[in-house]
Amino acid sequence: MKEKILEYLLNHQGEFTSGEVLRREFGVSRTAIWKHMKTLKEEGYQITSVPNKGYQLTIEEDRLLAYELEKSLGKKVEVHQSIDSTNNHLKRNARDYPDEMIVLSEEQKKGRGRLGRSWDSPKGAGLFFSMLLRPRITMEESFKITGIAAAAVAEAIEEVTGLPARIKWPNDILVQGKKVSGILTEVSGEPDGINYIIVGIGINVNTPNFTGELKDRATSLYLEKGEKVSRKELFVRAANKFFRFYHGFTREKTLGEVHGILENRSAVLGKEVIILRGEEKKQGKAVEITKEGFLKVRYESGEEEVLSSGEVSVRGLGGY
Ligand code: BTX
Repeated sequence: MKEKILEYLLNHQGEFTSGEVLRREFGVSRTAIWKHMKTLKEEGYQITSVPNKGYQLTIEEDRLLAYELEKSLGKKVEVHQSIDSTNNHLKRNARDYPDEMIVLSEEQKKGRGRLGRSWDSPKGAGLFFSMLLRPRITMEESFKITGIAAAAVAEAIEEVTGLPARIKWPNDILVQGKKVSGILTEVSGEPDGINYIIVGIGINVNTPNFTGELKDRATSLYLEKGEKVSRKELFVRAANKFFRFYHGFTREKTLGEVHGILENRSAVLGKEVIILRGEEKKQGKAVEITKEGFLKVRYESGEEEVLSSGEVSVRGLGGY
């Protein structure tokens, strides 16, 4: 019912619709209408109610609307105004939510990065979303999902903004050497089979500035391009691409075209990098992205290692 009322208001933007008209249209009580309006307002829809006139919906430019995104993607989408973390939310509700459900939030109070780090998620300017997946793959294979997401986000950024997006293995997207997006993949399951995967993606879209430690290391698409970027367009493109690559992967069990994207867009290939593993710090050269999407490094000793673990951080000598 709520969706039907929303659709009605969307089709009557710019005019007031009285509670009585809605009551007759949908055959529910005025109180029920009022309750649905209250819920829609809580979900972030800007609805003006004026006594004796009724309700009017105003859509702000670039507002993320579940209704619209669901239509574009053909998937269940939930949009929150504020949340601790979209990954946490999906984790809490994983049992009840459908496969491939997507949760977005306008802001995150406890946005998370990898290895206990945090992700700055200020209100309204970015894209913060998580996708719930239940593929029939092993834990080992699940590491590839981060690469699939990175490829999708990097391509979507470049297609929508024209900015060159590079992938810093395994989970960051850089523009002009600064971090514009990060991916946090979390897996629940056993080594030979998984319950679910949650892929969380944060993109600094229209973030006006960064302070503190992020000042020199982070950027937004707005700052790089010099004009606002449509979050809606970017989200739909990135999600559509992700699911195309992901379905290809679950079908074929190989990365397919994603491998080429990871290679061509790599920010680390051929460069000296520092490998951080807990307290351990090693320097080497990134020499290959393997067909599995893992990073092969060569140390000064000539010894080579293929890195696949989520417990490793790679830092470029250039400071990114
Ligand atoms: P990461 O561990 O690679 O990066 C975290 C590090 O990046 C931080 O320690 C900080 O230095 C820097 N950083 C923090 N916030 C930002 C930012 N907004 N832009 C650039 N650099 C930043 C990357 O982890 C994975 C991030 C995933 C975020 C998504 S948002 C939706 C979902 N929900 C959630 O809680 N996390 C994911």
